[in-house]
Amino acid sequence: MNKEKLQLYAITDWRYLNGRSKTEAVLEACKGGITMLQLRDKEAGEDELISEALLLKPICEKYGIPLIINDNPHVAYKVKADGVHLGQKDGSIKDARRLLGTEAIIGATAHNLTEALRAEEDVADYLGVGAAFPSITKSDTVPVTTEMYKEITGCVNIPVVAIGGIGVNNINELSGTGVAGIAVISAIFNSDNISESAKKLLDLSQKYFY
Ligand code: TZP
Ligand code: MG
Repeated sequence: MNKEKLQLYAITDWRYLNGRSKTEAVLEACKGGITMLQLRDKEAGEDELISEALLLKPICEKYGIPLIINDNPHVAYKVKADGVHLGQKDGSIKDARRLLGTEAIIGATAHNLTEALRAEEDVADYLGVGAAFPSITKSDTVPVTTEMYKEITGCVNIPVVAIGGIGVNNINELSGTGVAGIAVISAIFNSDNISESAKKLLDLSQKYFY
């Protein structure tokens, strides 16, 4: 995959809508310059996830932003999304690849080098590695140190995106770790001005990771 798509990877969490509609929130993020979008909705059943994906797809298409579905390759297949993101406890990368084909973007979560190397062997397209910092969105995270980022990015040939508690005030700490970009939930979607927050993060991501 084109690693520039990982420069600013926005992930949805509707708990941060603060009265906005889902499409409004995503549209603002697109206007701010996000480079990829993941639909993540842990509350939704499969049908609801499909409806949400179909709602967001035209927006992503208009802005040329790949739409990735969290957890569920079948939903990605049904809505013809650009790909799927799989955690360690989700289905296998190989099964998702068989279903979605060689062109699909398949991302995998890795918390350490062993998981990273296994995902690369299974032909994941990118790795999401975290948590870089404590996250208000996800409480059950394990910290990934800058040394661990360096170790992982030094050993795999697929791009790595950092995730977890990343915002304008700490993104600089990831400079020099070899990551291709950042995956962000609250620093974008919990902002009063989503497009402005995305724009600032994109500028910084381009400054630190290239
Ligand atoms: N995986 C590791 S941390 C995290 C996920 C899904 C949450 C990231 O959200 P935020 O708000 O950017 O910390
Ligand atoms: Mg998952």
